[in-house]
Amino acid sequence: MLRVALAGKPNAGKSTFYQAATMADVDVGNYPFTTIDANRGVSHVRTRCPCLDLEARCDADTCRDGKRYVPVELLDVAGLVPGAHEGKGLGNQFLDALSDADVVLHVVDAAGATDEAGEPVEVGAYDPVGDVEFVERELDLWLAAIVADNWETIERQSRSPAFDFEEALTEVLTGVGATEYDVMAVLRELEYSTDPMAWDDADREALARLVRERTKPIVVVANKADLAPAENVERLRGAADRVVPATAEGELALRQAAEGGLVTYDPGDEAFVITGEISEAQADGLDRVRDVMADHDGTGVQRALNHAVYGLLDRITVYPVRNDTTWTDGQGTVLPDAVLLRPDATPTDLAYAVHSDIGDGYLHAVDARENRRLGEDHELSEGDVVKVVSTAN
Ligand SMILES: Nc1nc2c(ncn2[C@@H]2O[C@H](COP(=O)(O)OP(=O)(O)O)[C@@H](O)[C@H]2O)c(=O)[nH]1
Ligand SMILES: [Mg+2]
Repeated sequence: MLRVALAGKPNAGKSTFYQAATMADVDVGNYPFTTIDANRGVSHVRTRCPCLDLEARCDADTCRDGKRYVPVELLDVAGLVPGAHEGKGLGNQFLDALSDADVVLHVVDAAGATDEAGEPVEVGAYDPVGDVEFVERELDLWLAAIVADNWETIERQSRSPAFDFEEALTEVLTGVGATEYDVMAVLRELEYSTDPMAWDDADREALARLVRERTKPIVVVANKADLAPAENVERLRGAADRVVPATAEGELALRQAAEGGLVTYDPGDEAFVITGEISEAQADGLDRVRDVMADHDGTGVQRALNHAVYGLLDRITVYPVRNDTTWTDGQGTVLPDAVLLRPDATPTDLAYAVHSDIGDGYLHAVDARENRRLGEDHELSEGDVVKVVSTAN
């Protein structure tokens, strides 16, 4: 499963975001380091279900009336403070938890109600723009330290006649989620020596930065949008490429209200409808959420997840089926599965994503929309419904 990590200072709203996005119980508190251990849960990205092209909506429990929810792993990690790469706060734990993340949601308190160290202050008392840079920097320095720690080993290996610099570097960087392909792509952007002795700290830091940009891309979640002065959101937009205003607390309130039958709301909807008996206090609370949603076309929580997965990581959703006429699995369930794939994925990649045995036994694939066989090099697209024929099924 694709891994999305929530990063940021204590009190920015990571656990609230996590709880809303997974509807799981985790500690939410107005003090630093509530989340001691990495919390992993399942959240979803939302997309258009292909059942909208059928006569009836599908019965998958991840589909609500054509709104399809595709699972991703969500990770809530301990708060990050400046100096984390040197172990400040719970820095090292936090950073190591990011090793296997595919993309990072940097939750920022856009209201400026949390100081540099993660302590609550008055709204607007702290400038959140500084957070954008410090988190990038902590990630860069953390990666640079990993590279530096392993450099002696690489130098030692370089004395062997069989030494391959790129291979040695890949071995070090797979630990933080870089593939051989990533390493080659990063090295293409650098002028470098294949003699590790010729590298200095600055070279390693430049490498670490490129590796971080490639393997830990960041979406800034401008959280507490309900309190944030509009100019803070604008200035955050000036400081980071990808900024999504959000209210994690609003999303949590809506999901809880929906579960309690008080409102009709599906995650990612731009609005909600009150359907139950609510108290005056509840009505006030929901009114506030409604205002934020009107400004930002929703609470921003689903948008942030979608932006990370479909925007930054450029993933596509493909639906494997057993029967290419009815779009069902062996039990007759319509569109039972949705798989997130890289944008250049082929039918064989889909087969392997379903199961390695299906991949190993791959024979051919059929586009169930067009009823035609797909070539082995065919690049799949968002919303494709595909039957994979394999010796294993
Ligand atoms: N006003 C407002 N408060 C929020 C929002 N999201 C979280 N909070 C509050 O911010 C505080 C810290 O939240 P928490 O999720 O524990 O932060 P974490 O330390 O980053 O995990 C809590 O009091 C939350 O209720 C939001 O969207 N708006
Ligand atoms: Mg927390």
